[in-house]
Amino acid sequence: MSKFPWKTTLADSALLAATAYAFAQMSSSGPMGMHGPIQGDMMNQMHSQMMQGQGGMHGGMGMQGGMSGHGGMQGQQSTATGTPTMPGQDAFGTIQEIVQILQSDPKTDWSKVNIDALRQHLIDMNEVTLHAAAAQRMIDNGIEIIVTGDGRTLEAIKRMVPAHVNELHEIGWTAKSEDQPNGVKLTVLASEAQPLTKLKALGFMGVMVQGVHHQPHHLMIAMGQFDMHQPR
Ligand SMILES: [Cu+2]
Repeated sequence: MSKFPWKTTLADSALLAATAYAFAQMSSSGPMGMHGPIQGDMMNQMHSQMMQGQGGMHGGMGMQGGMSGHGGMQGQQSTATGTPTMPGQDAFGTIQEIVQILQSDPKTDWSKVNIDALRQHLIDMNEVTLHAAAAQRMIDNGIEIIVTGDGRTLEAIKRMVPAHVNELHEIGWTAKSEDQPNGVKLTVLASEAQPLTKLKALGFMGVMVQGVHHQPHHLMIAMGQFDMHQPR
């Protein structure tokens, strides 16, 4: 597994840590809250807590020395001189957060928990995000992207891109994927809400990050309720 370089950036880590904070807050109401109509509320709560979390983060990144000129900010830097929050690696932090959520919920069914499935999905995300090749061209009123890779990257492309097309349909986008020998052809059509200029600018990853399904899906994968590796 050492062949996967776990690249990360400070910005990604900050967002991840902020999300981790939000999930930690959510876990008090239990992960079963992800289902049904309370999801909207939960997303709002998560968003506001992410904002708070991000405020706190800046102190955790060793910036307190430079913050002295910002007056009122000082009072909010509760983590400035406290416990470090960065997990060191984004997938590590994601798994750590999920395990903490599961451990803090007495209803967790450990006979179904599958952390390795989550790890495999995070490897897929790493491959698709960092290692897949994406050749984009304009078509009539849309973009077509040939996404290719070898070995583990190819496996990840074939799992993630078609699954993401289903998620795009859920949020009202017109998209399709077609299997190819060394990858997948992803086609996204423009609409009033998603004009061609925007699609062209978004490109492969800009399209792949649409929606907020990964966070709840990661918990479901870990709970053994959502197997990314089985055809759905
Ligand atoms: Cu994911």
